[in-house]
Amino acid sequence: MVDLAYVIAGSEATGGAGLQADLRTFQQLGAYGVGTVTCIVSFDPKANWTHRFVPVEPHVVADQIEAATSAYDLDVVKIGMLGTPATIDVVAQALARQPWRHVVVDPVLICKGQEPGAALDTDTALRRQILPLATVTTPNLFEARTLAGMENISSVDDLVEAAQRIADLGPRYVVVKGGVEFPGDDAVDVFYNGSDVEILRTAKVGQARVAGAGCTLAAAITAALATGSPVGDAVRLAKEFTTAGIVNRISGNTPFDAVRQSALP
Ligand code: PXL
Repeated sequence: MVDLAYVIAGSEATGGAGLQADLRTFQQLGAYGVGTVTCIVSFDPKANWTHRFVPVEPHVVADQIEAATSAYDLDVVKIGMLGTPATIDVVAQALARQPWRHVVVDPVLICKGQEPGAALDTDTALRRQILPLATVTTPNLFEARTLAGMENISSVDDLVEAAQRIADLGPRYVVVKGGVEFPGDDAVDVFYNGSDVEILRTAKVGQARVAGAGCTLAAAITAALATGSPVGDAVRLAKEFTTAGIVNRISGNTPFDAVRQSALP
């Protein structure tokens, strides 16, 4: 039997984040990956690696989803960067067309290449149209502050409160990622299942952000769900897989390293 995992996300041209990281993660975790591209991000090496962002036309996103969902009976999907309200409309409509066992939403809110006005519309559309469809969502600290409407998240109690507030927006399970910016020596994630909270801790691996960590965590959850794991096991495995990928990171000419998705021992 082949376990399929589907991802609707942006392409990131250096391969560190986005669809490229998602598909490598699926492959490492034993799921056959099917991908739909929503937008193309090309960092600009002439301008300090800032983001250049080009959306794929919404009707082309719709065509890709039609092709993927017609070719296979997909039931687990990861939603990554969508990019524009028009793309969000198309993706929300497409998701509503069939039942899903799991919809894992990585609520990628802003991309530096987008103008702030448009980004605000995109955030609102994501919150209203996509988040209610999620079974699992994986905000980082910035996204958690925005979605939970909390200015300050600096303690484990704050992470828990943010997770609970975000669950009120629709998702059944919420993983809030503390990441390197969260105070202390540990990378702390909070997993809330609607009633209980589990704190996941590993020692931070360095103090610098590593590209693709968020994408990899959500993709690993998706792959584990696709291969039959219960949600709690999927989240724990994803944390372990992402930490290993950060340890094994790849360095290039960019000012940041990228996660290297590696087989777990
Ligand atoms: O890591 C967030 C992210 C997701 N998806 C795409 C990206 C990025 C960050 O650069 O480019 C396509």
